[in-house]
Amino acid sequence: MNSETTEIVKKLLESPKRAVVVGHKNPDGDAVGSCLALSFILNRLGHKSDVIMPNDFPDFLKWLPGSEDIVIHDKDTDKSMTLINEAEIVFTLDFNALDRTGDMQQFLEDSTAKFVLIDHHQEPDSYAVASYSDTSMSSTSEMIYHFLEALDEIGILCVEVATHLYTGIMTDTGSFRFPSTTATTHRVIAHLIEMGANNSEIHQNVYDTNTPDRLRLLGVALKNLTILSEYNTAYITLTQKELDTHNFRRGDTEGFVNYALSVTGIVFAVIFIENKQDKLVKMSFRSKGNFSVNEFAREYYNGGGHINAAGGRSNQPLSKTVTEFISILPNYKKALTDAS
Ligand SMILES: [Mn+2]
Repeated sequence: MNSETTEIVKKLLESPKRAVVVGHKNPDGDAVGSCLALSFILNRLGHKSDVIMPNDFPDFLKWLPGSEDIVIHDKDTDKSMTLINEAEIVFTLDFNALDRTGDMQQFLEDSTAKFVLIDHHQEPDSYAVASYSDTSMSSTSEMIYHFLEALDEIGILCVEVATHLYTGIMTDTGSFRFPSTTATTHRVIAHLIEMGANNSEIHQNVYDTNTPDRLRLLGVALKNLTILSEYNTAYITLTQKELDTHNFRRGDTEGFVNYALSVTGIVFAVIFIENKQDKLVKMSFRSKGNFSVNEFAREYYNGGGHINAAGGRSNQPLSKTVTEFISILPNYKKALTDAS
């Protein structure tokens, strides 16, 4: 965090403030981990802080200390509105534009609070009085650690916050294997373990939570895996019917796309998930090396993310979406074969 941003934040936090810490819609481990950590820290520093998420977060995060106090905007809109209205500072974590908060967007735009953005996604909007944006960072949770260092408050780390941050970093780095994982990330992790984060227990709590239905759905996804070796590309499809048959719950398909990326020689992987209710197809993109799925998703699928991980959507039916996707690939043949 640069000194200018540090000074603005220090000044904002000089006297006790009412704050809310907000994550993005469909919150993941990094969003929940970083928001809980920052909120715990603010409360420990004498402020009054609450975490608000636009919608519910996955069950595999519900053991996190303080997660039971998170306000879910679409379930408890009155409480969320009151907190936003009373807030003097709004911290927005792990996203780069207010439309990532879904139905909360309007309330946030109407708020008179000072906004602070902490995020590692590309091209952040400029709604904040202080923006700590760094796309080289593994996770927003790692940024919260560096945020504490910048504020000279690293001594405030406790076992709860260490647990939040460890969980956020672990989930956003694919358990420390994505290229964004640096030596510094590992130094941060080492310190978090020293502060009491139980790495083995956290891993179990997050990853050993499969239901038989989810594993069988994974079986279907793997059966549907298609390899386009000419383009070093692999994709998976899941229809609404396949989801329904396996009692799909949000989060069940998390990580499925990585199996497609794990095929030898594959540098570009996609999962297409049909959503009949919203009349769209949701896509997750993953890549290896310098093939930017962020650019690809922005260009064609009204989405974005990071260079090696992004999301997008299509309003076409599933089969048409896949056909169109395949028709785009020849434009990228060189990039896809150079990237391997
Ligand atoms: Mn993140």
